[in-house]
Amino acid sequence: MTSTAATAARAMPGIDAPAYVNHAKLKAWVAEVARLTQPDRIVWCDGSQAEYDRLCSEMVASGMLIKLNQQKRPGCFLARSDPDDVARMEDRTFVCSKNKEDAGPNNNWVEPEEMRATLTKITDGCMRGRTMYVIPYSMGPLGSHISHIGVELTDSPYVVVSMRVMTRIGRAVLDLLGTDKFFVPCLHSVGAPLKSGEKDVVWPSNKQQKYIVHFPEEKLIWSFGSGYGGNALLGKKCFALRIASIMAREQGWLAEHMLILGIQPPSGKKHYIAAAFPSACGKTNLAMLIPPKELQGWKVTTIGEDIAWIKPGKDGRLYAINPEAGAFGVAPGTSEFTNPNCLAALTKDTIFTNVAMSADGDVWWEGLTKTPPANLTDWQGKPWDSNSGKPAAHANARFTVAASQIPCIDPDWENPAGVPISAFLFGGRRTTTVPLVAEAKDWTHGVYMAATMASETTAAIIGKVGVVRRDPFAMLPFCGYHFGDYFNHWLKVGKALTQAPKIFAVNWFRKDENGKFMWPGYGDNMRVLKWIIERCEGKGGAADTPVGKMPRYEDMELSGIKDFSKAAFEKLTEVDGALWKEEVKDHERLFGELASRMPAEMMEQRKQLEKAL
Ligand code: SAT
Ligand code: MN
Repeated sequence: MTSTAATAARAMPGIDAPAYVNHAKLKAWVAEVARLTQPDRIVWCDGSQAEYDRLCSEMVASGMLIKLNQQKRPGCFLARSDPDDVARMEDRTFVCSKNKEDAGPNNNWVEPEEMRATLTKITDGCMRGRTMYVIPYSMGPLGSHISHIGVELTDSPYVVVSMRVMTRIGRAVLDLLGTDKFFVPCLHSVGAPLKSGEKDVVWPSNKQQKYIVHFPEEKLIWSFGSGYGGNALLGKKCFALRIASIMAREQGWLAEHMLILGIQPPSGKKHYIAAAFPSACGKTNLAMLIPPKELQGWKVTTIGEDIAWIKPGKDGRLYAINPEAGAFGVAPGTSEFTNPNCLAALTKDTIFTNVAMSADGDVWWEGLTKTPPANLTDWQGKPWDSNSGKPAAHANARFTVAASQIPCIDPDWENPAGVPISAFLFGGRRTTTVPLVAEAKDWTHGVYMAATMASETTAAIIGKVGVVRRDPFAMLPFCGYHFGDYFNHWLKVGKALTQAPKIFAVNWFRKDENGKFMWPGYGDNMRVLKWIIERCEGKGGAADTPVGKMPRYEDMELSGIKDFSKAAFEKLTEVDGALWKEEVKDHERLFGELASRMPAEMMEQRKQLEKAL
């Protein structure tokens, strides 16, 4: 460090941590980052409502947030991102383990020292003209034995207010950290320093360089150049999935891309299930489902809608918490029909990003209503032409809302002990081949089902939409280490359980020869959940098939579904031998890529499936 830089750092408001910060390592790290990034000032976030309100007002003044109609949407704001900064960027996401093989073929890898040098260079002075915020946050209820703490340093006030909704931030977290407890350091910059007197843009980001980097050995996260979603709210995918999956393997638990929901049958005991689906495949809708009238009396409650941290309990069961405190969900497609609970949550105190705005300052997105209101402003702030063929809201437009606002939130959603899991579901978006639901024969078979799941890509990631790709456990973009080791970890965890959850593969997205969805989905998915719960209780009937145990027509409650005959059910659950032989070839291809660390049991499962077909 040059002596001028040292003087500048000393003069920086906020460089001296508040008196209540007693964690030497944290203070040293904040000072070190400040010297490198050279912000104008440092703000230690206390997590208060006053702080949130102040930041929102500042962003309204700068144009980063637009205040929505306060009669219709009290406390709601709209952010419009840069058109180049609208989703997670998988090709700019890296896991820099010391040993390349540890990251596996499922991650981009760069030698850690080389990556550190690259990041240090571009981060030098990157916060000039901006404020650096220090956000201490807890993933999971404060003090739960399943929770963990992170500290994000960011130069984006949008990130601060979003983190306050999505996690638990502020002084209480620092108190927990004490003088020397472990935290995951997360450094984020939009990568857009301001020259003195330069006017800021509405959504600063770096068009040339974007990096979302994880250092597994140090448990360090370093993100540069993007201010959007999972690239910038580092508690979410970066910590709660990529780094946490590594910690989970080291410590004997699971960090998964799963929703958690509670199901209360009309009589009898309540169950919790955890379900993995890739991004933008309806996790939020499933987590807040309202049963159809034929299944009145069944009640669904939400624990989480994106991520689950799961730990074995002393009783040989698995217990799960939602590490998040809010939802960052996909807006398009959310409606009174698809997810009324979610819509109800969005009536106040919500931050919308990249949705369309109506003339009276309310929000709109494709699917919210059948006909769009007149005179919409599109997600980029331009008058929307309904004949343009372009959507008014971005396909990956999002809402950020506190979980406590979800009407069907489970009374135990913040229980530090977690909730016991009865079943795991794994599902992708598959137009063909994969039946509505199949139960694994045992844990190992279930791990095989999850390891070989695939899905069509969605707008949640930059790249081609609608391409089928293998997405093991819906963790392809999120597993922080070699998938072969990850499958092994799942096998190991399962073997140690005395009351292991049952495992099911589901597919809501199969289409007929006319391209029409064969299953109504949404609330009617409750019919599948009912069968699953019955199976967990040793009740419901099933038939053996080469791909698992499947319900017969008479095993499910199917009355009341429009145009849904026994023949339609049979088509939906058909296992086509020819298609499945192709499917298994692709399993083999995946396993080939992971061969160096693939558990032998998975290879054996594949052989058995091939034989059964
Ligand atoms: O990664 S994000 O948080 O932007 C959303 C997702 O992909 O699920
Ligand atoms: Mn997700």
